[in-house]
Amino acid sequence: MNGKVALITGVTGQDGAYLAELLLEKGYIVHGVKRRSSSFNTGRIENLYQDPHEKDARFFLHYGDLVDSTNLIRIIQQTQPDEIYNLAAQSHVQVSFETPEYTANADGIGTLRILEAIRILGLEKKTRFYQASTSELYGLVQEVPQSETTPFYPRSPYAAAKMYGYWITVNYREAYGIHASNGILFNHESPLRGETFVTRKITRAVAAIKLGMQNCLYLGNLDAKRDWGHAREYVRGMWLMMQQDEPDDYVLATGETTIIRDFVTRAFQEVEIDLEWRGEGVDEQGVCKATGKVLVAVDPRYFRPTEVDLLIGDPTKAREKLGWTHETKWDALCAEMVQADLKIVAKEQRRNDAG
Ligand code: NDP
Ligand code: GDR
Repeated sequence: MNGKVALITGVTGQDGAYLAELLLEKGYIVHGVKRRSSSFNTGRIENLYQDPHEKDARFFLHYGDLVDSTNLIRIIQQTQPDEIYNLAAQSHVQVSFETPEYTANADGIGTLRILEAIRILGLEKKTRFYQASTSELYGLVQEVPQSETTPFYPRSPYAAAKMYGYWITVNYREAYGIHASNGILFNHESPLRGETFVTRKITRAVAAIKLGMQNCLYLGNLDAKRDWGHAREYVRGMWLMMQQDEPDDYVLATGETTIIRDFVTRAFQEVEIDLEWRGEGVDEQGVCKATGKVLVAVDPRYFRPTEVDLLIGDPTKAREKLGWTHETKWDALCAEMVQADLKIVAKEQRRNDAG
């Protein structure tokens, strides 16, 4: 045990699960905030669950929501954290066009609620704060690669809300001396990635097509380019930011960008299906070379009102100041995700077959 106490909002999400695991390994007492849900939402942290009645339990969950400052103040007061990682968010860019007000409330004002709680409780000198900022802040391309000094130009309600979160974090650092840092993280994925983000949607569909459970994968814009890294490596970067003497803002990225289409091709290769791309725009299709079957088609429903075309990050500052580097390349990440989804889909198939 290292005696430190961490509080993670968004503990049930992809990053929350990896971060909780990392902090427990490092000997922290970890408190996580989870939302009340009518269905099960703790699947990603099942392996970390500890009976709170056990004397040596170090992982605790609390009900809470970023849109409710009363619970945030109460949880922070009760847990007296040394480090708060604010990972909770309505994190889906396309969904933010459908729920812009809620997204602003949770992702923007939610960040303020936590910072204010730290201030109200007089924890400015004790509690360090990490804000989950995003490469979506760069939006419309201003400069490549994108670094801490690249101007922001948000292109969605999600990015606009996160822009508020970014600046209010900087402001509370400067105004009240809180050790508050922004991690400007480029896309990071894993087998724990939510199933509606493009990488996981692809790897799951590839597994389902391979096992005969799905016929075709429908996607939106195949031309967007993303800088994809592994989530497990990125949460280490978050922790490193919190260990620095001085708070600061850092980009975490791989420095390599990949077009969505190539990720799809690579994912199918993993199950020994060679794809050929035919047609253009909404008529573009991914066709199996061996059988001529259409396995990928475009559905304009997944186009966004405004798109972020190109993300490629420059992680030099994180490398030099934090000693952070990434290891997993996008194609290895893709392969890992497909292999994990093959297991999941096969299990679902067995369950279905058993009735
Ligand atoms: P996920 O969508 O997997 O997880 C989001 C988490 O936030 C879930 O635990 C979710 O709960 C919770 N949550 C959502 N709304 C609220 C709310 N109103 N109050 C409390 N909790 C809430 O996201 P990731 O793990 O991928 O990302 C973590 C953070 O990092 C997010 O803030 C995201 O915007 C940001 N980010 C992510 C990047 C990525 O590539 N993954 C890149 C850059 C930034 P539930 O499980 O109940 O839905
Ligand atoms: P992004 O991730 O918007 O970058 O946000 P997402 O995987 O949703 O989209 C990446 C790109 O793929 C294109 N795309 C599709 N996207 C989805 N979800 N579904 C599709 O069918 C599809 N077809 C094509 C998108 O148009 C886009 O260009 C993620 C989230 O984790 C944010 O919370 C985080 O801040 C950023 O990454 C960095």
